[in-house]
Amino acid sequence: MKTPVTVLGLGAMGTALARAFLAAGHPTTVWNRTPGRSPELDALGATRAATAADAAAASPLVVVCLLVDATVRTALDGLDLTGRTVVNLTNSTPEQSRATAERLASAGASYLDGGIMAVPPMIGTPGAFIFYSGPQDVFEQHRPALEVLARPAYVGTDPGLAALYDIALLSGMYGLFGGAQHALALITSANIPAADFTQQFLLPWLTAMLTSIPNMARQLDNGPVDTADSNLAMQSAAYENLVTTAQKQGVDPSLLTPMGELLRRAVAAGHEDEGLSALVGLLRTAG
Ligand code: FVH
Repeated sequence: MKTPVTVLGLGAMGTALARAFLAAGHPTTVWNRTPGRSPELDALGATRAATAADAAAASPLVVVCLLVDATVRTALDGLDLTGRTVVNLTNSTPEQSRATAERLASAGASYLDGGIMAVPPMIGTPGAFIFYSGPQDVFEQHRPALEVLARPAYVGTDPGLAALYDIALLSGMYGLFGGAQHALALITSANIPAADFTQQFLLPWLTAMLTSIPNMARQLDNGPVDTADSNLAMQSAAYENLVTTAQKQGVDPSLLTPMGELLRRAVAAGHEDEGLSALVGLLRTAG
């Protein structure tokens, strides 16, 4: 017997989640604010509920995947969730996740928060993983059902932890994309074809540079920070040319300038002989 599951939200991601549950044989009830979305789910055996309340009543496991935290509140507030386990996979901040956990405890539900590290076509494939946080026994109880979506990565009892891990990875991703986008803006400003440049140079370079991240992490864990071959004094001096070149090429340097400022601060604070991991400490004192 597969656990009956409800999916609230049939956007691109909610639809992919519902499809994975159906493919694995879970009786699946779905609800979406705008009725009739993702009609292909009907042929796969989904049961449509007219209201979020009907959908939540249909299954012991209720998976929520809506746009933002406010949407989750709109959809769930006032529902009787007694005896239900709610797994919220909507993107949120750690504080929002903790507040949702408190509200749902008052509504009689068990709660797991989640952060999906996949785009919709990856759901149900080996490359996808999802962070979960909340009570471990609740996670273990529902692990078999959750495994059909993606590899589950349980990160702790604090309900805000999954969101923290999720936001950390998304922050890393946007930093990487921002760097690549700036590089492509520079190259295309000189009418150099982007695809060849990317294959021949950008991807190999970024791939090689990624290998320095574990070393950075080791230094943070083991401190103090070692002196570095590529020291911050040298990097800060060279960084001026990145901004100047962007300006000369007519490229907006706004994705670059914060790193330049951080490098200057690090040197001014006496970290000139250290490597890039010293910047992490400076970032942590900025809040
Ligand atoms: N798609 C992705 O690449 C990422 C991958 C990582 C995880 N994110 C997060 O997943 C959440 C849902 O994202 P999505 O891709 O499904 O988003 P949409 O396709 O835009 O669908 C949004 C759903 O939310 C419903 N909705 C919006 N506002 C309300 C509301 N006020 N009340 C009730 N439901 C609402 C919307 O319904 P409708 O517009 O069809 O009526 C969709 O079901 C998200 O947190 C990502 O950050 C996705």
